[in-house]
Amino acid sequence: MAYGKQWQTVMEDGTVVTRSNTWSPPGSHPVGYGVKVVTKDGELVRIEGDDDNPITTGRVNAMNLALREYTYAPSRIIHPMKRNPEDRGKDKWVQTTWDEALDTICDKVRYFQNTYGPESIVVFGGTGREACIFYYALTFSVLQSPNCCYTQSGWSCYGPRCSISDYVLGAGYPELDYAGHLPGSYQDPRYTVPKWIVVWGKEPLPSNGDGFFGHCLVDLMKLGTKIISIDPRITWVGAHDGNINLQVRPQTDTALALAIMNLMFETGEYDQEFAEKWIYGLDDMKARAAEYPVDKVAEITGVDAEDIKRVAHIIGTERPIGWAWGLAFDQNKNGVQLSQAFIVLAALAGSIDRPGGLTLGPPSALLGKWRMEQRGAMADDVWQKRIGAAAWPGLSTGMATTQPDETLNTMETDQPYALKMGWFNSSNFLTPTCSAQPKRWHKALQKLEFVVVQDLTMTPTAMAVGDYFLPMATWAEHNGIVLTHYGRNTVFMGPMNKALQVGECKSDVEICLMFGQRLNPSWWPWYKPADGKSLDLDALAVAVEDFYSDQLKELGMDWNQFREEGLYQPGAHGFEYEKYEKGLLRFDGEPGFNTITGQIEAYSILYESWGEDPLPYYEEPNYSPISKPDFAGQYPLITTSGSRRYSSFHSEHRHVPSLRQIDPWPWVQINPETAAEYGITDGDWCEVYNMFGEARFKAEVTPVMKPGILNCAHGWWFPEQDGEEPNLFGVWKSNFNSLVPHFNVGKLGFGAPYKGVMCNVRRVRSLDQD
Ligand SMILES: Nc1nc2c(c(=O)[nH]1)N[C@H]1C(S)=C(S)[C@@H](COP(=O)(O)OP(=O)(O)OC[C@H]3O[C@@H](n4cnc5c(=O)[nH]c(N)nc54)[C@H](O)[C@@H]3O)O[C@H]1N2
Ligand SMILES: Nc1nc2c(c(=O)[nH]1)N[C@H]1C(S)=C(S)[C@@H](COP(=O)(O)OP(=O)(O)OC[C@H]3O[C@@H](n4cnc5c(=O)[nH]c(N)nc54)[C@H](O)[C@@H]3O)O[C@H]1N2
Ligand SMILES: [Mo]
Repeated sequence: MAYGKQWQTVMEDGTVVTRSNTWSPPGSHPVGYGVKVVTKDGELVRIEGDDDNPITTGRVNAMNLALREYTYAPSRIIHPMKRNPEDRGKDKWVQTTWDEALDTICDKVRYFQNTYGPESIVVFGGTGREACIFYYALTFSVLQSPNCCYTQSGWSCYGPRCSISDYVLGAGYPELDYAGHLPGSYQDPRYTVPKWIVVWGKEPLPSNGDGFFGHCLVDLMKLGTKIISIDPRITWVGAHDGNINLQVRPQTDTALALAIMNLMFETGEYDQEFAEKWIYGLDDMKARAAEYPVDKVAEITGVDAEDIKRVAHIIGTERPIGWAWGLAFDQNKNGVQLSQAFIVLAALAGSIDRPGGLTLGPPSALLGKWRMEQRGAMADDVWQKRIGAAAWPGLSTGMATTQPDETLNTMETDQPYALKMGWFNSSNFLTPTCSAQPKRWHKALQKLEFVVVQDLTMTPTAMAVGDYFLPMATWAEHNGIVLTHYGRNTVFMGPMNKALQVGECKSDVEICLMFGQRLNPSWWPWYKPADGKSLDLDALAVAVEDFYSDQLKELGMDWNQFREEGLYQPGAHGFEYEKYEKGLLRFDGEPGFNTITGQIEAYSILYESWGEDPLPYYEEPNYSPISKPDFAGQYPLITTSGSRRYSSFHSEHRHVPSLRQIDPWPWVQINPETAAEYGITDGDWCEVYNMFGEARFKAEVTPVMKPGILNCAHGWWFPEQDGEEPNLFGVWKSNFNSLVPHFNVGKLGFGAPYKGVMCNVRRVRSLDQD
């Protein structure tokens, strides 16, 4: 069977095979594994990797392989539910109908809009899932509120990297060139295999972060690529022969970047032609980098000076150099400077939009562009009321959301106005996912008068504050489009084809289509229920296809043509490298980058206009034994957190038996020497604590950690435990984010220290006993 063309086949044994591309739910970023969904009599039998997909070639992650368990999990909610507000925290949910839920919720929305203004409604959204496209639309053009909130302190995921790319590079997210956009893959004549890839603060094999197919690192290593891993831990890729590990002290990466840059300037080992032509502020940058001599930086970062020199020499002289930059850039108060320095380093290495280096995309396309256009549904005076927008222009220019920390302050103080209604879409932030200081959020959320939750299973967040629960469909249960980087850099795009229906679950786009048709029909024209019907499933199915056909118009195809095509790769449709030379990046069609100066801004005009230093600099983290010497005795260790595992996506999958078996308990990784010093042996329960809070984990004693540095799991709760208040499925027991301060962010409003706070650790008897 050729790839695409036939997207659904009935087999001789009566099973139906539907080709598809994965997104979420279950949780994952838009990595788009090509898969075959095998169903029989409308029931999911299994997921298989699709060998014909040229990028993923049959590979698929554990969470999708467990989709059958996830789909039919006893705790999955498959009908709309409601609960009296006075019963929040109690398991007193009752089933309701979509008709009733639509009627009541729309009445409530109109009430809050008319009584307090649409800005009194706030939508809370989580990460990277398909829902990310639709919760912006839900907020702006369905509910018509300016307040869309991603609650992670300092917006510390992806948003900073994207905004900095817009501000200093003038292009969408620069992604490692792994030939995903080229139909010929690694063999495509346009492609060059990178000599080295710098994998920096990212662990793409388990994470596949932001739509990057992490397994390509294995492919490339087989083709001869070597890896420079910049990570406090030795990761799987770092551990391979010939690869280099810079085991940096958490949160000191910006000093390291500046030292590498300084060495390159000193030796002249960099792409001078590119730098002279395309870097704005090159001389200022050289002067700033000179403030970071290698010996001083070796001391700050804990990385050997000779290793830093070796890496600077490789980056300066080997070609091509590929780059993968990850979450550690965002979860850092100094991360804005790190991202800026990273972009300059990649430019000095001649990697920008060149084969085997980094690819660039236009600022936004397709669904990504559409979701931003939804802002137009609000009058200007409403948009101006977006929480934190005026105080944090450095954040609110790049991001269409509220400033997260400011949102908690608003909920606590009712200033500048009170928030009355909440809508959780793909967010379970009381678990140690998005929020820092989750108990403060928990308390503040209780003030909301009406709360809707859109999710798949009963979560601690839904149990604590939900009044209505709308049940969601998995990717195998609805039609859709997966596109990497939400259109900011579309390496490829694939159709998700509906293969089955479970209960009355609906997808995020269907929720928008249904509520949009009622609340703002001029913006939501697609769904046309037959006269007298409020829920018309046939009309809804047509609406989804029409919506996607409209989206695909700019590519010259409709939904049916796209699903037959099976995969869209820009390389088959006129993709070009070095777009800055060809006038393909700027809105005015001139050569150059889409920044104010038309160049890559090592000296950022925008940073300067927002009161930030225009050049990158290093700043010691606020909560380290060095910056807080008075607390160094009490909290002598540093903990990072959140490195991903194959078997869960944040707080998701803790209830899926086969995945829980792989990773049964929250863990803290400790170096053997440090463990011995604290009387801890492998498998012991420990409490990690600091001046902000405490959380419990099982010790994993391992030499991948350096002495004095810990690494804790995030996203833990215990679905098997009592879900009612105050236990809430044990959500406070292993909640790493209790240790993370509120509002410890950079000057632009970005970056918080989820990946580096000072702490101490002690052995305890169990999760519950001292
Ligand atoms: N299976 C699975 N996949 C996921 C997720 C999940 O929960 N589970 N979450 C998704 C989400 S939302 C995201 S944002 C991505 C994130 O995925 P990635 O960008 O890969 O980030 P992490 O896995 O959090 O951390 C990457 C590495 O950073 C290292 N690190 C920690 N502190 C520092 C530091 O200060 N400096 C440096 N240089 N490195 C540091 C860690 O040791 C880790 O190896 O993953 C996505 N994919
Ligand atoms: N300490 C520490 N904390 C961290 C991190 C860290 O590294 N360290 N990482 C942070 C990062 S990068 C992020 S992005 C956040 C993630 O934070 P969140 O995105 O809030 O992650 P979850 O808690 O998994 O919540 C997502 C919820 O959405 C539901 N869901 C899944 N798919 C869909 C869908 O398609 N539609 C809808 N409507 N619902 C869906 C899931 O069942 C789940 O309940 O966590 C952050 N928290
Ligand atoms: Mo994230």
